[in-house]
Amino acid sequence: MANNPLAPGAALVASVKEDAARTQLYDTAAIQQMDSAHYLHPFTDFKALNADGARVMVRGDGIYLWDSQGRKSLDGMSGLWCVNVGYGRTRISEAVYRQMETLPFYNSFFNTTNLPAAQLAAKLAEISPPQFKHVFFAGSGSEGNDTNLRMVRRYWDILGYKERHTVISRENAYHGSTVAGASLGGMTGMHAQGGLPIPGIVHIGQPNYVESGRGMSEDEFGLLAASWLEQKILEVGADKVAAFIGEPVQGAGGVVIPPATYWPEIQRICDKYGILLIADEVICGFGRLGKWFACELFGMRPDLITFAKGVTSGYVPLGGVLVGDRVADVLIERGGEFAHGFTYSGHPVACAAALENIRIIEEEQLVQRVAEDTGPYLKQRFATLGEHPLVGYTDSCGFVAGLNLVREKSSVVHDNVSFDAALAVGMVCRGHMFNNGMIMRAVGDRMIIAPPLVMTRAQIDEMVALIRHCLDLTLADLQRRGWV
Ligand code: PXG
Repeated sequence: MANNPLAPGAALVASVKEDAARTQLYDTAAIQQMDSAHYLHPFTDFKALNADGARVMVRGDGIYLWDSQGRKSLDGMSGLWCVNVGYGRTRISEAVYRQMETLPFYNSFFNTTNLPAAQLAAKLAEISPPQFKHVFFAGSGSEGNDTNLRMVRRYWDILGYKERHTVISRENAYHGSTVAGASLGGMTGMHAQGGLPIPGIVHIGQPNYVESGRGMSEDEFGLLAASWLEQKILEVGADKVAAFIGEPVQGAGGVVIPPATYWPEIQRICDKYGILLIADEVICGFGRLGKWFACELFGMRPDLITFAKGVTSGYVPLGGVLVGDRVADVLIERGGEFAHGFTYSGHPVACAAALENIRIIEEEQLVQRVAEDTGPYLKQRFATLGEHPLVGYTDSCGFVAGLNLVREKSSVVHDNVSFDAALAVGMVCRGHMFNNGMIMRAVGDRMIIAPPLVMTRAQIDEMVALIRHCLDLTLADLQRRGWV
């Protein structure tokens, strides 16, 4: 294709939306070839991807995406849990453009600052719980959690407790991909690559009622799962534990929504032993669960909050840590220089994007909408998928939801009969979703969504109908294979 603007070596002129819409301009095979020759994708079996070729996404608008062959998809995952205000928000692109024209970069290291960073710090203090008046900026959620690890250890050092360095986390947690992030995370597949976790990080079980709560009410199980923290504290020695870290609702681990009793009991245990609490709100923050920060929903009073993703709706990278008064006062008043920071801490363009993104969330009352209108509607509509013969369990919280694919259903969730994990039924289902215009993630045999917060009631209906259709296709496929 002679005028293919994205062919290797050709000028990149397809950046305007009109060109992107003219998909005949894209030579998909050439792009895939270029991609597999040079681009090592994250969390990807490189060889397998090279054999198949990556799908080339070229355009987004609202809750929809288009690929280079003109196929439209409903993005049930908000990109990767982040495009909270939806695609194509010209206001953010313009804010970014204006900032790039004015001051594309300057560092915050040597007694300098920039206007968007200072404004965003103040804005974050305004929208977060009252104990948060300070922020440390980073470039991603992983860097935010690296910052947390160094900051909590520094906090205890300054106070003279040099032994208090252990951080307790949870199995199957996701806290990022850097060495500290992957160590704090509880993914065994990640630990197996590169000798992780690093010393001083230990894990307890996750509050997964469906997996571990047989014979108990949800509330009883929540207390039991929280008691694992106290057990671990006593095992490590209370005088050696710096902090506990957890996602209010575990995201990448499969949308694990904890019983209502869990976080208040975790908070009580942290208070009892004086341990810092870190809420990793990289997914849960910025309205996803119907509050600016999900700790407000669950009775948590964290000392630190990790954020990223929704702070800019993913338009440009930004992450960091909200630092509560308990830690900030010690660092500021007694700490001297904190020897930590990134070139892009407080990047003016990223902060400008965040400010405009937050303005949109406020003006369109997206947090309130998720709490009072579209969140409850999603819960009600998504629950109807529980009637499908393949679906053993559904649940949701704000704008995250999940359903479990099972071989045989029972009225008691713990008596559902699972598929053999080796069949990878979740991936079969994900394939049908992907090929039929529905982007939904599979975590084992649990299918999960985290749609853009701008999704309307009509679009929720459209999404649920599309998911049901793809579940039908999955069932027919499994029947053909003789797996059901
Ligand atoms: N904490 C949480 C709770 C996350 O979900 C990170 C930290 C790391 O953020 P960065 O910006 O460094 O990626 C995340 C990221 C998935 C998936 O498969 C989820 C994430 C990243 C990649 C894949 O669901 N979450």
